[in-house]
Amino acid sequence: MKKLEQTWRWYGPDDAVSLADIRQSGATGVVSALHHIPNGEVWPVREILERKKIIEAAGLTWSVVESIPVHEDIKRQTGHYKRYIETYKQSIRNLGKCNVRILTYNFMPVVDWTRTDLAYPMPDGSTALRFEKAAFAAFELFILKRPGATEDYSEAEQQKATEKLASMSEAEIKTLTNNTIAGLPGAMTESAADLANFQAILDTYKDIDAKRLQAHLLHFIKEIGPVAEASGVKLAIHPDDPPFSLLGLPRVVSCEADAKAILTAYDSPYNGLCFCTGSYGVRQDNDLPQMVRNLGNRINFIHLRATKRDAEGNFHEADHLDGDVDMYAVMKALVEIQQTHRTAIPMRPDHGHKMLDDLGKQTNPGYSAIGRLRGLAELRGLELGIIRSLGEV
Ligand code: DNO
Repeated sequence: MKKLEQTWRWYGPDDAVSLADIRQSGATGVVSALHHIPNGEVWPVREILERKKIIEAAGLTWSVVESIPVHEDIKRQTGHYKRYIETYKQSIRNLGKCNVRILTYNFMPVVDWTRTDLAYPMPDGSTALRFEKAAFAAFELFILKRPGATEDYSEAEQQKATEKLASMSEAEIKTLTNNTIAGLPGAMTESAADLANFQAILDTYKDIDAKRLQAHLLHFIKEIGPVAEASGVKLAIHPDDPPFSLLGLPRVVSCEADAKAILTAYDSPYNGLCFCTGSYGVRQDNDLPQMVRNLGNRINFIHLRATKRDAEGNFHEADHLDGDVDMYAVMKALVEIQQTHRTAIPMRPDHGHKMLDDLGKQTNPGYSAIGRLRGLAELRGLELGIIRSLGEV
């Protein structure tokens, strides 16, 4: 029986977690990107091959690209968006030429993934990533002072944000600001140098609502889908993280209906999803095992991670098997779709707690080695247990 292909995200030669470390995790595939190539430029064959060679020299395979950034002009359909779509197509063709077969991307305006706390203490002594609504509200309302932000929060929420701000040190305010405007590692959008610049970028979306953003996304997919198919590269769109609107910006990859609209826009196995349980799972109305069953054969890449919500709209990243996501049921659905899938779908343990020796190290938030190692080990065991319980070997 086919098993998920175990992969591991690697930020490139500067990553504190080396390819030799990854090899010891048991993963066979690497998820990587050419982060040094500016947004909007073509990924040259030479550079792709160079990265591939480094990965293969370590006995691993470059299974997935995560990500090639989608230029803001494409999301807004402004400026040079036609040219940027062409460069995107060329990068896809180049990946195909180099035999790199899966490409992850996202369509979140301005900011990629967002958290307010990168070292939230867990009771066991490890630290986790967290999104605290009051902290984000404090950022929008009082630090950024986004026009219109007050309309997005109830009076009680605004009160909590005031209290939150009062409890924060200067250093905490600075960290919160940087996390949001400069982007977390792997974030793909242009980072703003300061608050005024950030607000100016937000303003460029003032006439773009969800309907319009979705139209821009579907247009983009119709353009790149056939190129991906002809190049033998499978697209995998990553959901919004978190899957709701932030900063007054629209978000259109947050639920099953969004995913279906994307898949229908270009109906081909080459136009598929990155099924990120940590992102989709933040919304209670996303029934993840059911989504896997419904979207199954169009899932080209999987991120496995669990979040834990509270009543106030906060969430933190729990242990991989221990959040609101029913990981057993998700894995079972994945095992079932793998029975019909032609190839092993790549999966990576997404994020992980900072724990043990990593607590004293400088690592990319969410991407320290040991927490992900724990996640991968648990997930691999879960998969094996399910396969064996089905009477398979
Ligand atoms: C965060 C990541 C995201 C993801 C992009 C995909 O940990 O999952 O940055 O790579 O959104 O395009």
